[in-house]
Amino acid sequence: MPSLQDRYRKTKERLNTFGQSHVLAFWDSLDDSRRENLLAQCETLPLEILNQEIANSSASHAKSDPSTDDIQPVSVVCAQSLDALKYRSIGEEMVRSGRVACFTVAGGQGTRLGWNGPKGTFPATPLLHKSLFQVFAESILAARRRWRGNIPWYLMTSPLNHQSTQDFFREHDWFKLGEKSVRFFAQGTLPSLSLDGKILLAAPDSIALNPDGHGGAIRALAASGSLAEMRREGVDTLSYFQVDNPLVKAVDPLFLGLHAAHPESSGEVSSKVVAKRDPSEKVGVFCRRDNRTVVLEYSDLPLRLAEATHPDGALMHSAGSIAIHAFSRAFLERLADDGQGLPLHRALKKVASIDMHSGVLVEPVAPNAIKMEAFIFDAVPMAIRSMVYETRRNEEFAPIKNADGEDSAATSQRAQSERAARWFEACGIEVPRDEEGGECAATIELSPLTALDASELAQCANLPRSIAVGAKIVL
Ligand code: UD2
Repeated sequence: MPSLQDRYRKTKERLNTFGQSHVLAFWDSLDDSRRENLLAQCETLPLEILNQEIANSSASHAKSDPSTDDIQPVSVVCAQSLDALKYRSIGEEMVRSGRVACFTVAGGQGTRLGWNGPKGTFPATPLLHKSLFQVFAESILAARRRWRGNIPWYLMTSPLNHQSTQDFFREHDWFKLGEKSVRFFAQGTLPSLSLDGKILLAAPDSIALNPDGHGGAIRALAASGSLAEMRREGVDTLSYFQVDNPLVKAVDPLFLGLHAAHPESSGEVSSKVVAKRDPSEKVGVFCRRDNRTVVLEYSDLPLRLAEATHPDGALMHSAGSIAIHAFSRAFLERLADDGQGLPLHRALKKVASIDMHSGVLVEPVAPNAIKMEAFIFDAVPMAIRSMVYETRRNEEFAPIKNADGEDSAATSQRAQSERAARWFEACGIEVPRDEEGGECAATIELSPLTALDASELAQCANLPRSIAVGAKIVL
């Protein structure tokens, strides 16, 4: 076991090589346990990667924006043109035979929502205020009952919310899924950098770290042993979704069947999209570039392209990502083995850090730092081929991202109630509406355990014959 002093010397040398030796500036003032803390952080710093990023960032500063002339619209597979029965039964068989696991990325900081706690603990449903985690858990439990598969659930947390996420599940008895089948692992972190590329310190003995983005999932799935566990258990397909969308079908046999067997799919990664609401909607967009399918994040899509239309006025780049994918385990293993990691994206953020002279923590008033994150959708162009499937927004996408306005709890709860209302109508039950085809004039909360779709709802006993104006229905 090398001594603290030996480790210090080695670390200092390495930091020196990369121009980051200031990280040890407070060494002399630290006691041994704080020194240990700082060394442990330094020893896992991916300095080679950071160095490369810093070099790239100054190079791209010097150049103008990369050309977007070669970006073409993507072709999407639509439900109308499919033998849905065939693909659904393929997907159902995959679930039944234990080949499918769910995977939720829940490591984000949820700053926009202003919720103090892991975002999945946010009360999401319109009447019972069930948490996002509970909604997903019920959806998985319902899928297990309906298709009789095991369906383990993997959740990626970050070091910042790992413990509190696990505590929440324990307090709720893992929502009846069984402790062993709900599996948590933490993603990695990356240091925040000053605008001139120096690692920021959050305290004299600790680096300012941020989660490494949902793209960190590939490395974390491998490092945590989750991919190996899936292999042992015969899981070969992951149903991926984010923590913010209570309308998600956690397990969708039709989509899984398409992913496995549709001619446009290589079976490596497939994605769901909806038609963008308007050019400025904050969703990534699927496009074609260099003969590959890629996702351009909304912040990277030039306005000219976001607003481009076909002669009939429809948006040219309308394939909005709802961050729902199917991944083959083998594809993720291949990317993890390759060891390259996904490209890093930079964002300018406010990060509290200590003043290097006084050691005092400073809360910045303006963005002072670069945070780097990898995005999981950058794996899409690495597939041999990737299928993009267009689904209906009002059936599958009503995320909770903001405290108010668009994509807030209020808009999502309305969408949850509206979907339930449409399912009731499909069962021949009269639902009060503001006007012909207008908004539902009642609030309905339907658990996935009651029905996963309108056809399942139709088989329920004791459905009401009609719903009164202003009624609050929980089923
Ligand atoms: C995401 C997509 C956007 C669109 C939209 C659909 C990104 C960068 N953009 O926008 O293109 O598809 O969703 O709803 O994803 N997370 C982690 N670890 C991290 C960071 C995030 O697990 O280090 C999780 C987070 O908990 C959440 C998801 O990733 O479940 C999305 O994160 P976001 O809020 O940064 O992305 P958003 O909503 O701006």
